[in-house]
Amino acid sequence: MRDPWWKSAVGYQVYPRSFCDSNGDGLGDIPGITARLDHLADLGIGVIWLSPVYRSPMADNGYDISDYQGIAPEFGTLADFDRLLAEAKARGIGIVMDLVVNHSSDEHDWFQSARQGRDAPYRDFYIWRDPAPDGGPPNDLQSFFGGPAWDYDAASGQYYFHLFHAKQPDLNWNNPALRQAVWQMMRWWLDRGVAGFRMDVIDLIGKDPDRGIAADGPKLFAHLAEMDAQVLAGRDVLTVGEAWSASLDNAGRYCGRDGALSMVFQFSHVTAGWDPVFGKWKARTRDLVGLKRVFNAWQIALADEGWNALFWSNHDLPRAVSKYGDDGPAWRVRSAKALATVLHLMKGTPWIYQGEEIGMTNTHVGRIEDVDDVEVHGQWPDMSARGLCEQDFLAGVNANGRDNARTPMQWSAAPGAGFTSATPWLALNPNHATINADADRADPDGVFAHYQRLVALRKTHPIIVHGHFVPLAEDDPNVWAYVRELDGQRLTMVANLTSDPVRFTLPEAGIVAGACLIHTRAPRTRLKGEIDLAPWEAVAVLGQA
Ligand code: TEU
Ligand code: CA
Repeated sequence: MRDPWWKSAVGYQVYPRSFCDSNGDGLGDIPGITARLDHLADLGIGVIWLSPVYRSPMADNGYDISDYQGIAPEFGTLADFDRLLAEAKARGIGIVMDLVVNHSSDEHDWFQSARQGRDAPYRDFYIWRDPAPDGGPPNDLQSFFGGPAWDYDAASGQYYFHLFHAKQPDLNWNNPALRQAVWQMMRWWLDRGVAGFRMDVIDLIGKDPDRGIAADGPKLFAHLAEMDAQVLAGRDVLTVGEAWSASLDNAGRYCGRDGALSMVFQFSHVTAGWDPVFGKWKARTRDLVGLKRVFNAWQIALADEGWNALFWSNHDLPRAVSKYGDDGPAWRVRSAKALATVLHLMKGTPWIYQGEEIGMTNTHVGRIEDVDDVEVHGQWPDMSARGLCEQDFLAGVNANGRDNARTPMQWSAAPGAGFTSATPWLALNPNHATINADADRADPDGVFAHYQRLVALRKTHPIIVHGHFVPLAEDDPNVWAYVRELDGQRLTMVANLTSDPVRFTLPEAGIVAGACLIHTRAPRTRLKGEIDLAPWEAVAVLGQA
């Protein structure tokens, strides 16, 4: 059987609002993406995950959809979308749509109808419950964006359920008519030529709010099986579920032999670094051993069944080089390259978040008022009530907040960073004067050139796609190392993930001599015994096993 195309492809996430503004209104848009496709073609990626471009009041920057088959006017038209699709296809790039069907916008026609009263035709597309005996919310389920997950609708005297913002009412997946509407909409996009879907918070669709269950609800895998039968079966598409609750125990049910999906974005490596009480809102230092343990465990668990989606960052997470590397001037470039090397030579499909390929960094805010993200404003009252002081909360926001990834793409040193000719919707990172695509791409040792090499290597070396993964020296606090093996060949990857030189003793299982595939400092053709690694030196050697 032929391998699915997405096993050797590399994905790239575009956050449309912040990618490229073609018409000078300060907001990125679809023609802007089309105009920049050659940047992505040069990188060599095979598929774009397009964050939502649908019509939306933008309470959560498009993750609150008011028309699943219409394009937000600020992003362009359906004709602009079709042109993007065609231009991408001409460059061998597929487009994966963001499927946001745990909830819609409260401004969707369905909800507008539903809130007309208890007998409204679309009432049952959403989740309505009578108040508790005291008149309060039906139970104490909380929204991920802070506060109760229930909002009172005075007109009908009932509460509606929303796991995110009050403007994002949850859809009622127990209603077969809702499911049919979703399947029909998915087919409509697939027939239009899209390459698949990234499925927003898909682990929440099986929820049972009456029993206090949000993630991993009793109906989750039944709904996915129905989606497979009704929409996906027989189509050569890439599907990736966003599942914060996915675990080593249930990942196979998403993407194993009988799973509906190609792969899952799971977040164990992200949450492993969070504070037990304050989550991501209390900054913590990187725990390299903990991080390696998580990746190694996932590599091993999905070795034969299932498929990993590999990523450092996305539009909800901090910038990779700031979170896991060293974003100071001395090591930013080399540490960004080392992180890329570690991730891209693992087994799975790597996903690059826009700007990562040029080593973009976190931004900084001095006051909560200066943050755009709804999550921060919703969580601050909750965190403050739990006892986190403003200064510590701000440190958490600066370390892990979502605006970090959402500052506009830095194309050039120009005043609008080549992103816009107007005032951008979210302040540019001031470092765009030095960190930008023009400057980085002009450097043969830049971050972009390194990503280009990694993407190209995956296409030419089956060992990177299929090789058996063996972790090395998991307990070493400084070095990340592993081996890939296939058909008598061995690929050993060794990376010093610190800003200091380290001496590393390579376990025997990693010994290799042959060709240097890639490096961040100087080529090596053999790895054996004691190895002196420079700061952020990463190297991969391919030889006989
Ligand atoms: O994110 C899922 C989600 O739960 C996030 O809110 C995440 O938990 C948080 O950022 C980390 O603290 C998806 C989308 O990626 C996100 O942009 C949306 O806001 C959210 O769903 C609702 O659609
Ligand atoms: Ca625009």
